[in-house]
Amino acid sequence: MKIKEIRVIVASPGRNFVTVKIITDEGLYGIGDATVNGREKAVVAYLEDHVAPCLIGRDPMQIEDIWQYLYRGAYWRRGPITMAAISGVDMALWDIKAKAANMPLYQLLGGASRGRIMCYAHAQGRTIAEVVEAVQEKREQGFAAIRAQAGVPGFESIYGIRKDKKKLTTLAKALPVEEVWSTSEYLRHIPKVFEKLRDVVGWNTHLLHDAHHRLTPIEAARLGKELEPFRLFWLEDAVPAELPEGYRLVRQHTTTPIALGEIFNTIWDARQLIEEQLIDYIRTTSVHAGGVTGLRRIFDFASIYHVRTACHGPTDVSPVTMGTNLHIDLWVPNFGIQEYSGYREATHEMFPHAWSWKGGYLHPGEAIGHGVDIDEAVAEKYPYKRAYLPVNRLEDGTLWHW
Ligand code: KDG
Ligand code: MG
Repeated sequence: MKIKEIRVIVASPGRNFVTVKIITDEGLYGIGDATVNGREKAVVAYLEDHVAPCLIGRDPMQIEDIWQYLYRGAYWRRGPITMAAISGVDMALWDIKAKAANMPLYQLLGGASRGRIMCYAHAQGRTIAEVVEAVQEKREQGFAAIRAQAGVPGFESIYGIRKDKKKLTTLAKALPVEEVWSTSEYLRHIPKVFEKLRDVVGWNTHLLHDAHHRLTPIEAARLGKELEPFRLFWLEDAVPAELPEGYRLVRQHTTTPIALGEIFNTIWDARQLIEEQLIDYIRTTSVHAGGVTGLRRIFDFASIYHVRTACHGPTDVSPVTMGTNLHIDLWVPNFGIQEYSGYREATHEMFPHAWSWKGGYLHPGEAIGHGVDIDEAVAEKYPYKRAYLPVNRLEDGTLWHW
């Protein structure tokens, strides 16, 4: 079997997705996700100009060799653009291999270790009352785990939670929206949010919170400590992770579990955090951390250090990533949880998929391959639209982490 053609499809059924389609001379094809939110076209150029020409004529079964060829062979290693391109190719190749083997991908990985995959939903609101209502709504839908994000009093818009309720994707069409942030106000407010949530929902629902890289280690340590009475499932991305040893301080001061890694691209980004047991959950996901090949390596390594998996699954990773993650989730021995924030109807229409969601649980389905396809005619209806994530400033104008 040989790779005959590689198509890179960019479409925006509500938000932008970059999809790789690898077609073989035997008619089998595979699909991969290569989306990097806000920088999509960079991956498209990388794939079309630099990757696709090197792969035509190669044997699609040689997944490891192709992965190494694109990783080591580029000389310029790692980074989100390179790794998203490698991930897209890798997912498509595993899809082809599983189709050729006539089995669902999870069977190729070693078979199912569980019957269903626990996932967590997003709930957010500007006020505590709104957050409580949003969490209750998710509980009624059957979610056993819910991430709660709250606005901070006195601030117009925090972490995409806006007063005017306009969707960020609409606002961000031209240039990035700018938000204003105060760590001290946030730190005073968040424990009150979780105190109220525990009062209302009791102890049977897992509650999670994402600090989105905005704190210093000592601030994160304090927040973790103050949240201890409310027994969070985790505190996510408390501190930017470029300096992994910063997490030692967080770890020394709190027993609130720590989750990290949604923006990591390789095992090297996660190595020290895992090896020193500074985190409890590793959030790497198939589209940003090297596809099935990269993710499997990270997760196996994490299993030695009591670190469990928690694949990133926001609306800006496509249903192809979701499907691929779910096959890994079903197999991986050290599974923790899967993020699931759902998709718009148009996105489901563009990516027909075998995976399914019911209440708080997901399953990859029994279709051969990873079970996600792309309807190219539907994709044509939704052309790419430039869009950005917001940026964040402190009250004095200093650019901060979003
Ligand atoms: O593109 C950025 C989003 O994926 C990110 O803001 C979502 O933090 C996120 C999460 O935990 O899902
Ligand atoms: Mg996050």
